Amino acid sequence: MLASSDWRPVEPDLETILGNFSDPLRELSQAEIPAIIFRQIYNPAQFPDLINRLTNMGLMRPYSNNEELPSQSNENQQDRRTRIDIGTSLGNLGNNKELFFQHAATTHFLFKFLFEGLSNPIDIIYEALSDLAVDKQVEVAREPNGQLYGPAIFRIHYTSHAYKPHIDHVTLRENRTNYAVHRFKHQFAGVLCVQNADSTENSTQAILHHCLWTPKIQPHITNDTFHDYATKNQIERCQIDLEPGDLYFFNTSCIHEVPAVEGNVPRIVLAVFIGYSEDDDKIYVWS
Ligand SMILES: O=C(O)CCC(=O)C(=O)O
Ligand SMILES: [Fe+2]
Repeated sequence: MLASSDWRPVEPDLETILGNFSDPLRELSQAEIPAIIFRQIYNPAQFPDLINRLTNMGLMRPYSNNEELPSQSNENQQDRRTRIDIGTSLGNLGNNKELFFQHAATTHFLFKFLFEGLSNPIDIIYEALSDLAVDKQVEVAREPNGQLYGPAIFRIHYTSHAYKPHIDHVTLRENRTNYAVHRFKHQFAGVLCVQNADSTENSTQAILHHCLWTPKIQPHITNDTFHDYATKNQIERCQIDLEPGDLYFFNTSCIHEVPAVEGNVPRIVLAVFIGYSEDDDKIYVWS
């Protein structure tokens, strides 16, 4: 294993990444590196149009970056969600398999026309992943009967939204053995930054801990004591500072967190989950 002070992401482009690691996803699966970062892989000048489109279609709540005005006139009907998903989340909808796949079909329909006139950010994520995948085929996850999972998900995080230290794993965390994606030993996430929470000061950014989940770690997650545990055990941490248009991949079995969003400008990402096994020639992607 590398000395912990060497636990740094590999970046900024494919050439450098492959120049450093012949099989970067394998390195990620072993948590030898915290993340793989592609800088400015998507032209961020397109995001304001995309965000306007999402807002005008009623898919996300409008916001203002200079006033406190509520966005809806009727107080009682105010939408107070601190996270809005545009897409189909297995974590949130997976308890009802039939509804989950119906919802995913609608997401595929939406994403067919949503990006018209812009470059398709989902394609960009899949292409980057394919470039990293040595001898493996990258596909939208599907059940043996052909039902497709959602291909990617926008997550709009409004003020106060935080992800406490956690992992994401369909088997280790969610125990969803009734879904085909559970066959993959390792799970990664890919996250494209669409908008930072605050463009003027230090904005909310994800933090990865050099600590793969084990049953021994779980009580620290459940009891909210992971930070104490990390300090006592001198666990290295790595903040992934992103600008709109940057994409990072990380191993979601490493404990990770995103501190609370502050201010009126929501943090917006386009995210995927990824299933990877060394001995499987497919890489499945879902949301
Ligand atoms: O938004 C992020 O950067 C990471 C969110 C997260 O915890 C995840 O995708 O598993
Ligand atoms: Fe996560």
